[in-house]
Amino acid sequence: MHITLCLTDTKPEPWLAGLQAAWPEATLSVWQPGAPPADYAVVWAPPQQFLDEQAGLQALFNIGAGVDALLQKRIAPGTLVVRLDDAGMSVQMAEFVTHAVIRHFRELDGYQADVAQGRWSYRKPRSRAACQVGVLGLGVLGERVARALQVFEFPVRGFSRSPKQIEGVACYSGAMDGAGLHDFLDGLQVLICLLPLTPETENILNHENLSRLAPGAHVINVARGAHLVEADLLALLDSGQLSGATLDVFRTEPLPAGHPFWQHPKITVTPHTSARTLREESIAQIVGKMHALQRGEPIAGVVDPTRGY
Ligand code: OXD
Repeated sequence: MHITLCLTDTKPEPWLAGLQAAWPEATLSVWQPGAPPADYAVVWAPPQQFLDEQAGLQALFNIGAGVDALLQKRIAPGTLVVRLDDAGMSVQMAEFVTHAVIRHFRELDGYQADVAQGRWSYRKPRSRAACQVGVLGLGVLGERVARALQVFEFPVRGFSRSPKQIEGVACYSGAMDGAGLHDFLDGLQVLICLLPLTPETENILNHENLSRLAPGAHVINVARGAHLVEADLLALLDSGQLSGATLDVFRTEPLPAGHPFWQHPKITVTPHTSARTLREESIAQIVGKMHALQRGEPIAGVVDPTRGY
């Protein structure tokens, strides 16, 4: 079995060593132009030349959860595209998002500002029952986030394209511009975007949709920068309609110097770090799936290119 690695901006050596240890009989190589065809590939942002030359791959394993950039490339129709499916990411996402929600709900930024002024102050406790939190996108990560929020007894809503049922979560579904989405958004105190990026979901965090949230709502985007219309968010923050935003992903990454988000007092910026790929967990998952494919068994995380996730 020949596995090739093509990892842009990621050091291949630890992946090579880990994959070799997990599957000692496999032949591993770091892809170079003109390399012989492999059976499987482990990739991150591969160039088109790689995909054209390795058109006979049985499967392409993306070392991330999102495949939007990969699907913009030409991929041979016979090659399965497989994304990471949790592999230690969902617990990280749950802790990142619940931290952001609690920081908003408990007004921790306000307390921090008071303390910085030497002020011992109290704020009136907010009503938890009124703090409706909505998770936009109920894939593996979204569902885990919804469950984590329930631990703190927030009323949780979820939205997905196809209907889902999650105990204790008010689930809405439908088209990205339909009544289900509007009902989901109406009056939310916190909106969390965890959608895959597709032509349908691009710019979904726009003026019209964000205006449906409760006055003073907080927006958390941990999906992709292109979900958000940046100027619309800035206008709604500046008018006071929204109280804040936690943004981990951006249209251009790294966020360019001088971008208004850097210094905005109502925006918390983090450098696309909400759920990092964990190498050991990912290797174990990928090799497990390769073995399953060898045995002719179905695997989780296979991307449907027509849906885009
Ligand atoms: C991913 C990411 O797609 O880190 O996994 O954004």
